[in-house]
Amino acid sequence: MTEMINQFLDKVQKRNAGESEFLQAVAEVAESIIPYIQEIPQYKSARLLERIVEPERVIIFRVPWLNDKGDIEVNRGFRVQMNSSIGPYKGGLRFHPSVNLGVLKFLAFEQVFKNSLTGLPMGGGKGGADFDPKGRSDNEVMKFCQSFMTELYRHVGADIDVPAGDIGVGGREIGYLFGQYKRIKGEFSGVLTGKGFEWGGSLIRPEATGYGLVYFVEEILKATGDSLVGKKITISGSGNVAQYAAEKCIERGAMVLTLSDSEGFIYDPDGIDVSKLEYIKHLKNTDRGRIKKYAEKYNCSFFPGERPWKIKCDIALPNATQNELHADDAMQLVKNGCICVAEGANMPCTPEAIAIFHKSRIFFAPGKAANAGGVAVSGLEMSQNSQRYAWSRDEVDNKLKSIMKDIHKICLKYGKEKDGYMNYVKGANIGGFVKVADAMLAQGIV
Ligand code: NDP
Ligand code: 2IT
Repeated sequence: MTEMINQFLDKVQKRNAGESEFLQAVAEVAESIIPYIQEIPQYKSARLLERIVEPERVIIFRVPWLNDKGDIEVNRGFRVQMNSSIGPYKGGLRFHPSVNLGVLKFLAFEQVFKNSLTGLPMGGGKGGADFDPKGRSDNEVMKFCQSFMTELYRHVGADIDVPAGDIGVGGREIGYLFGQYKRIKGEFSGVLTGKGFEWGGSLIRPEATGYGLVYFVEEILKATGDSLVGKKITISGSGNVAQYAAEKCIERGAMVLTLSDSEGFIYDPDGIDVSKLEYIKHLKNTDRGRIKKYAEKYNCSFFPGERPWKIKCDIALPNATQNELHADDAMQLVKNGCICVAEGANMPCTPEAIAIFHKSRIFFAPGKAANAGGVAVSGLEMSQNSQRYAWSRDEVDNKLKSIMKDIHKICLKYGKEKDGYMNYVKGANIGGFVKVADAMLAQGIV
């Protein structure tokens, strides 16, 4: 079996040289899926995995725009349309200087399995640009978004490909992108999700990824008769996912000790409460400031250039970016008695770190299951747009809860090891694969 997996990965590596994040994501999935495919005769000859790792289409384009000084700037825009077998392409846009084709292919690949797990009819895609919104005026961000959409509009649409937010793309950016699409096409449609509630957005979409992550953790704990009450939680990031994960943890009676940004992390031993979290939301979403200001305001420690994994906790939620939790961090977490690590970010834990969690038999929830709440509520936003109707907060929140419960059930179905240990990586990979595989088989060689 190992030989078979290595042969497959060798081929993928040759065809996608240098795309390290993509290769990392493919390797993790292949290790779960290849043994499973061998057990299912109709999957065996269909070369499904070979087809799934090849994007249906990749679009790369120039994004020229004028900055506030009147100078021309040029960025590179992308959309990776990975798989449309179960629905229109669906997935976020990332604006960050580290964006390149390999990063977006990894994210689009993960999205295919994640979207399938939600049970909603959404294919997988991802896009973005190497544009850095940090330090830019609203006017510059608008100019950039308008130029970006002036090319992207011809490749997306409510029944074709529906982008949303990700790192560096929040409500402000979605507004500018939507406005430009509407102007070019002359239509008001559900082409993007994460819209403002007043103009077609869904309640709970801003909260969905963070809330969904915590609902998933609750399902894990429930299985052992445990709960979040009194648990010490470390969180990385301080953006959309981190803020709402913190909010739900606090609501559930847990103690949130840390948050971070790309400059370092803050550690508040008294716990971040509701009013401190309001300060963070204002600092990050309105002032667009740095997390170290929290430490100055509340007189606690700031660790420049570090990530929060050395702080003793029961549960760790990496919610910033890929490969932010390494083997040494994993060892430290296990040594400190951590019982569960759940990924709010996409692929924040390295393969070596995950191997340590598995070996130590602590719970590990991979992003494609644990952070699927965001795209799930995006799917609910699409349904509401099609109906020209808006559901209440409770309706959306209850649907989100039940989707996270169902994802947990799917993981249980496919992920139980012989000794009873719940391997959520295996469960999520196989559970996400099956629906896509069956749809691909039904639709022929396309
Ligand atoms: P935001 O842009 O709102 O926040 C990102 C946070 O992560 C910021 O605190 C940012 O710090 C930090 N960060 C970003 N890049 C780096 C880096 N290279 N090194 C250190 N810190 C970094 O993004 P989101 O909260 O939306 O996304 C966070 C993660 O969650 C991503 O992996 C994303 O793919 C994933 N995700 C997001 C979903 C969503 O609905 N938004 C859904 C599912 C997953 P700084 O401000 O200093 O850059
Ligand atoms: O990684 C993700 O799932 C997202 N950034 C959300 C995608 C979406 O379409 O809502």
